[in-house]
Amino acid sequence: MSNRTFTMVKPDATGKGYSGAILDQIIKAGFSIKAMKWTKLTKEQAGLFYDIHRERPFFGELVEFMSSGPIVAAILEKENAVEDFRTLIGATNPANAAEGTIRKNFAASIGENAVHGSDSDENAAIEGDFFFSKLERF
Ligand code: FUP
Repeated sequence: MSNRTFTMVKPDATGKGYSGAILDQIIKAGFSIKAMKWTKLTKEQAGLFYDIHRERPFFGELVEFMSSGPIVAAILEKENAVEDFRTLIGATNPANAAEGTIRKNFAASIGENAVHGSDSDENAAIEGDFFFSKLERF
């Protein structure tokens, strides 16, 4: 079990001015920030990040959306980080997300669902490495 996960505040949430409130909820839930940046993905970068979904019917929309505006990318630390963060953000579709979860609080739809959270320790490491060099983690 690793104690780190990776997150993005997605373009819907940054565009609505929710970044601060979402980061506040993350920190209050006990996660500490080990790396963070405000950036914007190109379509090519968004496609590479979500390469695992390349054959899915929603891939084109996903790439368009994820490159449509700025994101906040971050590496987070907490005991049992991956699982606890998935619980904190709630179900992929906000309509199914539990009360009080980040997606319930801030997401509009399954496509524009406010935040990303890694689904395994292995992917947390891969996704963190996608955005951050060793010099950018503290
Ligand atoms: P999650 O791990 O909860 O982010 O969800 P997935 O890895 O299954 O999906 C990644 C992203 O693809 C979601 F955040 C939004 C998008 N997606 C859709 O747009 N439609 C779908 O039916 C499923 C996922």
